[in-house]
Amino acid sequence: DSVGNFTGSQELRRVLGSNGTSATRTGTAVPRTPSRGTPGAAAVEPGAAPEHGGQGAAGIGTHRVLAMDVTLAPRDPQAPGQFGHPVAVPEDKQEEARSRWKEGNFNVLLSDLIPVDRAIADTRPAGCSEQQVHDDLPTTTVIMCFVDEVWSTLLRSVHSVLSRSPPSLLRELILVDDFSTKEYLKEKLDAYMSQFPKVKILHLRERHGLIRARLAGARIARGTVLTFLDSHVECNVGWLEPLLERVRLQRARVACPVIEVISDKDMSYMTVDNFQRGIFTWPMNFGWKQIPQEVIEKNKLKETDIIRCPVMAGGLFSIERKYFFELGTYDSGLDVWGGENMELSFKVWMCGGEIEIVPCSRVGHIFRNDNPYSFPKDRVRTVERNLARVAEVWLDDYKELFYGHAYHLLQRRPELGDLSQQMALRDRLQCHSFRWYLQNVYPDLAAPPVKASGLLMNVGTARCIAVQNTTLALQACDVNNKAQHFNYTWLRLLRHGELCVVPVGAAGAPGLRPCTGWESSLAWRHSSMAARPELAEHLVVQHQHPPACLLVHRVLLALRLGACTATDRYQQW
Ligand code: UD2
Ligand code: MN
Repeated sequence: DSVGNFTGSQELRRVLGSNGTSATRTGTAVPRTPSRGTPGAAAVEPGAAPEHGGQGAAGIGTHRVLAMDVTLAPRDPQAPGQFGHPVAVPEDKQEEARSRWKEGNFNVLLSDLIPVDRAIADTRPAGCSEQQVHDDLPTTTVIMCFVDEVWSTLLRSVHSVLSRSPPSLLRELILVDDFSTKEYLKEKLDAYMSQFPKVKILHLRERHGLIRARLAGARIARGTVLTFLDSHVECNVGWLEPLLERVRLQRARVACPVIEVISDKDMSYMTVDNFQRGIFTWPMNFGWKQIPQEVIEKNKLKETDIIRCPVMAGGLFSIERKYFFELGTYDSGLDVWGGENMELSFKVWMCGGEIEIVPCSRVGHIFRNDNPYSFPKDRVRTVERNLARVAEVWLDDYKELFYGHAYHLLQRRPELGDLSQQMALRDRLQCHSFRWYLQNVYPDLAAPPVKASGLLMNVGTARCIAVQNTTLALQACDVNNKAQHFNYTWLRLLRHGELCVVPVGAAGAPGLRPCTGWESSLAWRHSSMAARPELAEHLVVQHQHPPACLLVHRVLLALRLGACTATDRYQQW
C-alpha cells in the first residue's frame, strides 16, 4: 500500500490534532509564539496519559516522554530573543551587524545578544507530550563537529542539548573541532566547557572535513546510540527520547528530528510544515517534499506519525553505534562537505535499514546561504567529486542519470580515488540494487523528463533524420513530420517512441532497435568536439575506442559512423 512508502509502523501514534502556524524551510517560515512552552508552566497537559504508563509488551515499563526543560523558567524573561521571538538590530548597530554577518553567514551580532540558554516555544504537534517511551531507552553520545563556529551559537547548541536531554540518557557530548582557526575555540572553549563534565572536546590537528571529523568523534563515543548534530542548532523540548525510542524498537534504523528554522536574519525560532519527507532530485540534490494532501486524507495520517524518507538531510540524526560501524560508517574518502547524507541514506536503505523523520522530535537549525568556512579545494568540485563517488558505488546503471544531469562531469570526469573498499563493503553487506531502492523506497521519484526533444538536423546537409518503417533515412527537415521527432533522454538514448537509434543497425549502418533496458552501447553523448562550444555538437558513441561519431556520408548522403573530426559539419547535429 502506498502509505508504506510514507510512514513507518505506528507504534508512536497517539492523541491527534494540531494547532499553531507552521512554515517551510524555503523562505516563508513564520515565527511562532509559544503556545505550550509558556514560562514556568510544565509542558504537561490536563487529561493526558499518566506519568508512568505501566508495562510494555516485553515486561519493560514505559513512561510519558519527559518534558524536562530547565529553560522554561528562564533567568531573564525580558532578554532579547527569549522564547524564540525575533530580535531587531538596534538602530546604531546596523553597520556592525552587516560587517559581522560574514563571521557565520547569519546575524552574528544578534546571536551574541540573546541568551545562550534561551527558552524556545515547544513546537511539537499536539499529542507528542502524551506519548509513551520505554524505561530502558539506550544512552546516546551527541557528536557535534564544527569549524570556526560562532561562539554564542556553539554555546547555545551545547546548552540546548544539556538542558533539554534527560541526564541519564546523555552519556556524553563530544565536540569535534575540525582544526578551527579562531582563537576563542581553543583554550577559551576548553575552559568554558570544563564546567560540564559530560562535554568532551577533540581538537583535530588538521582539517578533515565534517565527514572524517564525525568519524573521529564516533570512534571515541561510548553511548549505545550516536546522535549527530550541527553546531548551530537548538534542541527543542523532549527532542531526544522519541529518537532513542525509534532506535530501540528497531536497531537498523536512522531516526531524524524535524529540522526547524532559526532565522539567519532575526534569530527567531520558526516551525515548519508537517508531513514533509526528505527526497532528492537529480543530480542528487537534497530537498523536502510535502506528502500529497490526498495521501494524508486517504490514510488518515496524523501529524505525530513517523515519516519514512528516501534520504535524510544529513546533519541531525540518531543511529545505533554498532549498527553504524557494521554499515562501514561513512565512506571516509568523502571530503569536507556534501554527499555524505546521500551515501549513508542509500547504504542504509539498500542494505536492510530504514530512515525516518520523527515528528515529536524537533531541533532548530540556522540555514545559511553559503558555507562560512573555506574549502581546502574548490567547493563545487569537492561536492561533485563526493557525489560522483556515491554514484559510482551505489547507483549501478542509474549513475548515468546522475551524470546526465551533471553533464559537464561526463566531459571532465573527476579523479575519484580508490573505490574498491566501498564496492567490497556493498558486496559483503549483500545490499539491494539501486533499482530495488527506486521501486521500494522512492517509487514517486519523478520519471525524469527527456533532456531535449525535436529534430536531429545535420549541419552539413541541413537534412533531418527520419524513421521509415524500422530504418533510418535522411529527409528535408519538417517540424510537423512526426517521423522526424526524437527524444534525447537523460540516459543519453536517442528515442523515437519505443525505438532507439543504435550505432549499428541491421545493414551495418546506424539503425533502430526496440529500447529494452539500458546499455552503454546504446548511449550517445551529445557534445562539442571543438574548442569553440558555439559550434554545433557531435553525437558520439562513447563506449567505442576510439570514440565514433554519427555522420552523413558526403557522397552517399547516408548515415554512417566514423572517426570524429572536430570541424566537420557533416558530423554536427
Ligand atoms: C547540510 C547538513 C550538514 C551536512 C551537509 C552536507 C543539516 C541541517 N545540515 O548542510 O550536516 O550533512 O548538509 O554535507 O542537515 N563542518 C566541519 N568541517 C568542515 C565543514 C563543516 O566540521 O570542513 C561542520 C560545520 O561547522 C557544521 C557541520 O559540519 O557544524 C555541517 O556543516 P554546515 O552547517 O555548513 O552544513 P549545512 O547545514 O549547510
Ligand atoms: Mn548546518
